[in-house]
Amino acid sequence: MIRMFETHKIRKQTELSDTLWKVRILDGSELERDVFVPSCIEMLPGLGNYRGEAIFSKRFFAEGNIRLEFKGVSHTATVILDGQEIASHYGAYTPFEAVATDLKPGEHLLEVRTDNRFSEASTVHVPNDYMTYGGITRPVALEQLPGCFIQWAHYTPKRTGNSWACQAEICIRNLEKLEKTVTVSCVLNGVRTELGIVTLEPEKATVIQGILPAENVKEWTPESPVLYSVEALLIENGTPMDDLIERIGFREIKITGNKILLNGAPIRIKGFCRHEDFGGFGCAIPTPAMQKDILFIKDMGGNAIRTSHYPNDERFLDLCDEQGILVWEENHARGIKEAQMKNPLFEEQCETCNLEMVTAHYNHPSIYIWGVMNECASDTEIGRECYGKQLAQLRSLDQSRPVTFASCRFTHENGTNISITDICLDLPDVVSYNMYPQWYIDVDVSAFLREMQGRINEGPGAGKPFIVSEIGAGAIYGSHSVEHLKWSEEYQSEALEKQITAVLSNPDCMGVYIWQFCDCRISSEWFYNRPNCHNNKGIVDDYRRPKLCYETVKRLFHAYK
Ligand code: ADA
Repeated sequence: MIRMFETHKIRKQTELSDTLWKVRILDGSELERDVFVPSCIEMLPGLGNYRGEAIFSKRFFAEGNIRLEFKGVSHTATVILDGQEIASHYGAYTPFEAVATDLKPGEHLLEVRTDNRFSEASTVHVPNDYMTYGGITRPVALEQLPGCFIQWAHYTPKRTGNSWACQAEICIRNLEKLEKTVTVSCVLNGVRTELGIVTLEPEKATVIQGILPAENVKEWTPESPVLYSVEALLIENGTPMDDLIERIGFREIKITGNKILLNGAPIRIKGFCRHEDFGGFGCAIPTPAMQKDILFIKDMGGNAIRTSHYPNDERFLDLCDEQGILVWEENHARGIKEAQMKNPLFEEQCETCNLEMVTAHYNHPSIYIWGVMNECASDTEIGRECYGKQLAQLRSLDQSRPVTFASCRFTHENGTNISITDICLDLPDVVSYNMYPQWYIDVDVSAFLREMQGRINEGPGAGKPFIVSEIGAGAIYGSHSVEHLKWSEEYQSEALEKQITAVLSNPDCMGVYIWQFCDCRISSEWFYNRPNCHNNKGIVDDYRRPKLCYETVKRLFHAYK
């Protein structure tokens, strides 16, 4: 399954994943194995800690122009078709395409070389408190293309009083060496709108805009997540040549004072930070398991997910759209230090990730905010330059959503005498802080939170919406302690009781993302002394076995509005 809905009726699309491929692990063994794609190399017997290259291969029949879309390859991909390299991509968490033209009819050989090694060429896939797996970890689509096709389509719902319209932006790419004239139309809610005639320059992309009427549409809200399909049509000489179907929701996000409003109503975040990691599957989570996570989140009374710390699989975002889960989606960077941010590749790799994230995920109504660079060096001038550029980049790509970043920049003396050392709080629309009173700092949560807010309100973050973007405690699944010592499930449950109560009873706190929904593997090169080489702050473990704190979170999330 590529998405939770059909994205084409006219364009011929087949899935190359959801089946077996051959894989050769380039570890000198030259062993070839049959492997299911998507999957992580680490799931292969004896390769649980593999860090290296591999070649995945698949034969398929096609002719003419084709487009291969890879939803995620970890972490660097080289795409080779019939022995010729046709694309490469860095970054496991955003989709990319490989287009080939004028293929001869018949069988073709696709090879994808994957590489999950750490090196100077990789500035955000680095040893870290989560796992960089290897492999083709998300779906792969094969598409037959005409001479020009719809590359992407973005739709922005616009509310005026009680009526809605939809601003459309459609990007058409001309694969041919000659100029072409085509017409573009959109069908929304049974109404067809002609966007107009477009002249396409040879081998270039052209964007056409227009306004689509949206009479009597129902709004998208977490409680009633109504979705609408919009079909963009590309017509040449009167014949529909290509199409792209997207799903949208009529909801508008605005900030008023220190509140975020969704269709005019303030939202209160009761959420979880969620790594894409599921025991036995790694980051290549099967769709039913994604839905299991959403059922747990809703069962606990949660209404939000933070995609910590990278853009998520589109199937998961589709499920959030359908079930009204609010999403903070962020680019890929966690805890990158100032020295690492100086690598000239860092900004390029972050900004490419931002562009790919917003281009691919623009239409998801569940995404209400974009984030960048979790806990990077926002207390330094270099950091400020990066945050400034990336938040400006996000705003230029999308004027319909606020932007933020999760900071951890403050100093304290045993949890008091707090001073804010972040020098970027004037940049985001929403101020978000990660904090661990009762875990890393043994201090009363309410007093700590009030002092944090007090110090933030003395600076440029004053008056902005404020979210606790991480708070939590660790527990080893199955570990119990009569004395309720740290790492026991009892301690974790008590810590979360204090943390969630303090945050959700604080009227100036717009919400909370618990760190974290599920336990996740960490790279052994990073913090090897974390028990079982995992980050164990999950409410459930990596096999989704609930810990004692599950019922505590459930009671509190349901109790607080
Ligand atoms: C940080 C970081 C998370 C995780 C957490 C922890 O806030 O953003 O990725 O590492 O700490 O568990 O300590």
